[in-house]
Amino acid sequence: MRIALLLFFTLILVLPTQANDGYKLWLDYQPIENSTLKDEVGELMNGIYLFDQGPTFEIIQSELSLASEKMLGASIDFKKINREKSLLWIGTREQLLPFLSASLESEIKNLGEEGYWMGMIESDGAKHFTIVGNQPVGTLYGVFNFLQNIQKGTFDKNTLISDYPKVKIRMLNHWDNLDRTVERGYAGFSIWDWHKLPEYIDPKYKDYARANASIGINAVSLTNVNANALVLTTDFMKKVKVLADLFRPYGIKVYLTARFSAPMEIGGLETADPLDPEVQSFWQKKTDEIYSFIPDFGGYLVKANSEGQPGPHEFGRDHSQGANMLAEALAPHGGLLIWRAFVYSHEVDEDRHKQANLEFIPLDGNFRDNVILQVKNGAIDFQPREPFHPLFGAMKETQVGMEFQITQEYLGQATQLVFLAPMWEEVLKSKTFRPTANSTVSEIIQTPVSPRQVTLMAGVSNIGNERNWTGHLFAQANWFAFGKQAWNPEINSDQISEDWIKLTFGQTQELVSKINQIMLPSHEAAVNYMTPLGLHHIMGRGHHYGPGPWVTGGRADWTSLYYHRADSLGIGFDRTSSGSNALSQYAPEIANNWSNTSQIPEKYLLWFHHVPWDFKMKSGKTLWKEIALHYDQGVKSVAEMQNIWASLENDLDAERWDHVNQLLAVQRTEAEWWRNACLLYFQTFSQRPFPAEIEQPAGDLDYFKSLSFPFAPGIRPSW
Ligand code: BDP
Repeated sequence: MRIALLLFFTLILVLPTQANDGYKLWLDYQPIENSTLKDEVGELMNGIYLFDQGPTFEIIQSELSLASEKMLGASIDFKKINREKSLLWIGTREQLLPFLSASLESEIKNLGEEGYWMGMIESDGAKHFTIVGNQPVGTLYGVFNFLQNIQKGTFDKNTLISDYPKVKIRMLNHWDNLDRTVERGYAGFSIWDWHKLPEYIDPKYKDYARANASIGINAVSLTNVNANALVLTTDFMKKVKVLADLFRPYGIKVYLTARFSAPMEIGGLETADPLDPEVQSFWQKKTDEIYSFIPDFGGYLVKANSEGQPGPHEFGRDHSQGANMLAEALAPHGGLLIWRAFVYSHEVDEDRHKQANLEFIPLDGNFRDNVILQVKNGAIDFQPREPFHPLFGAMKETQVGMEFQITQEYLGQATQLVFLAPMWEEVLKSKTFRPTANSTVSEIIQTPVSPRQVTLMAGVSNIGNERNWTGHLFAQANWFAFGKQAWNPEINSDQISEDWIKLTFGQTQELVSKINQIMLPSHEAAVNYMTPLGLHHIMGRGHHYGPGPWVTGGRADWTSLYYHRADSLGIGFDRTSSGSNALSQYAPEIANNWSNTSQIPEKYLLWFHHVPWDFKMKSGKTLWKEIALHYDQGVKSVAEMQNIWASLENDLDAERWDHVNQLLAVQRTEAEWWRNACLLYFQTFSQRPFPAEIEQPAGDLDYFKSLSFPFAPGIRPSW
């Protein structure tokens, strides 16, 4: 009987088909297969000496124990270990001071608060592999890096590693409502169970913090930018405090979204005018109260005067007056005020693309130095592909931070596999030519405007209470990628995907290369079957699920026609000097180049130009033909993704393979739907036949138009 049981458990451990629901993310330490590595790591992990006992070191200890049990099948007895005999030392710079040479000490110090170093240190003739951070959290980051390198099979104890984050605040923005619905959330309900807090602490909160720390995320804004003032009441502060206390040892600070009209909604005032002394005192008291619960509270994130949200304009004040009033309340506590630049109004008679620059550039220099302006990657709204936002490089005295969207509102939501790192990389590596000729977006967001200011990269979270966190298993890769790109905006996407695949699925070269062939082209594929050649904002109304190029009526800047402007002559939004002239908001080097239809990169063509259907593209084909080929290519790419995935059936556990396999089939259907609906619709303007070489779009345009999705996920009832 015993032998049978043993056999049974052994089988469970080794079978590739072992059930895996994705909960463990990239932290599912697998047994080390390479025996040399296993011996080397086994020797090191057999003798770990921790120089500290604090809360962050408790986390380090349990992470090492878990990893050792799973990777080596051995438990670590930390109590028994003698420092001199130990082969692996882990501590902070201060604790390790007696063992560091002066030059090494200063090298480590220069890595900054969250930086870490690892390598061999000699003491009394004995060598110790040492992981050292300037602060406990830096040490934690070092330990995660150490464990990830082991899992990836790249660990070498003789290689020195030192690293530090290039962006100071690496933040998730949850768009989670207090009733647990999530705006643009596709992974179930919010993970914050406000109703049961503060008493009930879901074990998931710790797993969430651990996952974030493992990729360097150090800040979270818990609530929707379309904010509810109630989160600022004392009852909610008690709940938020529980989360802040839990997250602290993981190096994560909590932020809240502040509704601008809160003084009226929960303060009993008749105004929220930022220059009103009573309003100022409301915010000061409110803020002091938050800090009495959470002494290291990060600050507020604010969406104001955009899409119906209240803001300073109602009181005849500008954005800097609104932001500064809140920043002033936070300043005595060292808090930050993050003000969003996603500001536009249909009452302003101006191309939506231009509105943020028009609004904020005149205010440059007016903001307090604890204000950061959070700018979306592009000027419209997280489209499948956008040219970078012209505010990057345009603000000289204001700290500008990046806002990416990890949740795939416009990129297939949770039914499509779209790896977003290449898209973010494209934006980050874009040349702005401002403030200097060599500037890139990445450099701008890494550079503090003054020594007192801090840098920021935020990502709108794709996390919910679904078992695998993100709905689509591959959406985990976007969470992972965001952390890695916020840590180092210069990193290449293929390095991220390779790491994620190795940590999530396995290390064999064939597996990594096949999954990479699915992930890396997946963004271009989505652009092709949704919005090729610079088309944008042609999704279904409100929910943004599926194609809706015909959407018209109501607020103009929420219709598709506003953006694609198709007519019998051609298609595209003229943003040159003969149109809205949004191009003039970029540096002249870009504006001049992109004004010309033969010089602009074709991927942005219809974003900036209204182009005749017979316009000759670089390929020699007409624009109409080229659009059709792109849509068709998008579908073909998904078919290829399916084929590659199908070939992996025997290499992966059945549960995750099947989940992705089914979703890829959905993606194929959706890609075909996009192609057919858009091409049939645009043909009503182009009046040209479909190219013979593409699969002819099938279906009936009226049918596509009639589809309605009243219960599509991620929308608030009011949209
Ligand atoms: C848009 C979303 C909307 C958000 C808004 C924002 O459709 O739900 O509230 O962005 O960023 O993408 O504030």
